Amino acid sequence: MTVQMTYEEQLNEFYGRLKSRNLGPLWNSIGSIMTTEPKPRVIPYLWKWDEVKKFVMESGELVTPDRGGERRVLFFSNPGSADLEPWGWGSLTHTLYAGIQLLLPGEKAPSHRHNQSAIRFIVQGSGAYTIVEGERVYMEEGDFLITPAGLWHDHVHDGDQPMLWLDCLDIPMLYQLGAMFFEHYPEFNQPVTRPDNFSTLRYSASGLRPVQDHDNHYAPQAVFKWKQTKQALDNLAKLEADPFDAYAVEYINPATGKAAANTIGAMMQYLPKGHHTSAHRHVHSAIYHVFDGEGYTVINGVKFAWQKGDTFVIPNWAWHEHVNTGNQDAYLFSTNDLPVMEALHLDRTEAHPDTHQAVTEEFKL
Ligand code: GTQ
Repeated sequence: MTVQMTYEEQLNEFYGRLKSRNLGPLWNSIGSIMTTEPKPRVIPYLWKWDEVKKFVMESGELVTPDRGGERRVLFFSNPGSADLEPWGWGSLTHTLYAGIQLLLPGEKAPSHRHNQSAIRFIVQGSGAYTIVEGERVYMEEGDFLITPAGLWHDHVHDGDQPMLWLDCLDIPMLYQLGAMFFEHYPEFNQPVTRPDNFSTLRYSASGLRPVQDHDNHYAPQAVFKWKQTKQALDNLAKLEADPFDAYAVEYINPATGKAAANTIGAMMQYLPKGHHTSAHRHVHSAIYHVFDGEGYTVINGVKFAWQKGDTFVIPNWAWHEHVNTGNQDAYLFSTNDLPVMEALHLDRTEAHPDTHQAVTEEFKL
């Protein structure tokens, strides 16, 4: 006697066989794999500088950045993607990795190259330099540096105070693309083959490019000094503020006008005392590092209070607005995947219909 299966039993039996042969029925998945709008796994989050710095300094007693350690960095792992080993553990947004690197006086980190692009924002210290493709680039607080994909780079510290900086690389994106390469230089450090301040001497005035630089595939300027960034913002602040970004400048490749780090966008934003920006959202994700000041950012209705040194993340398509609540100017450094979104024609921006969000919750660690 044959037993009649119900329709549901038939389907389940069919799904079971499909699964065992590594096939999937789209009609059950289309809503979750093709969402009506961005639904990132990564979540808004914030790390306090006091705590991060303590951990980073502790790592300074435990490991050294010689060949085995490579780089002494503690990376920010977004709680929304941390279970996706190995790349999710090292992702802060779907495309970007970020961490705090520590180089102690007298230390050296070995030379290597990879096809991930890197940017650095110097949080504390001076006297250390990175060598990028033969050029020694000194780092000081507030400076922005790039390490373009594929170039040899190593770090050396001749100063006498700990150096701390924020790294941001497109590691998760290259992992997802299955496209990464990594290589060690045959010697510990690469030789310095260019005069100090080579790229700064070549690009010392905006709007003027040395005549040879017509087809750069990476930015010819290695460092953007804080003093110049500050000057640009001071001048901009004599004009009207942008409703969403207040006063903000992007770090660009001076030879092309595009993002300095090709795949990674970066900007410095100035919020005058008491300033409150209007809320908006965009497809690209962003990582913020508070260079100075005190205030809060509302992300999807949740208030994230911040102080100097804190790092927070704005996932894709999240409403956000910034407020300076301190007694001084606030400077927010941020890095993002806008260049990739733009290259793929994927970015969109939307202003919040009510200008400001209703605050429903306060972020607590
Ligand atoms: O300084 O070269 O945070 O290669 C991650 C990978 C820093 C670096 C990171 C790296 C570096």
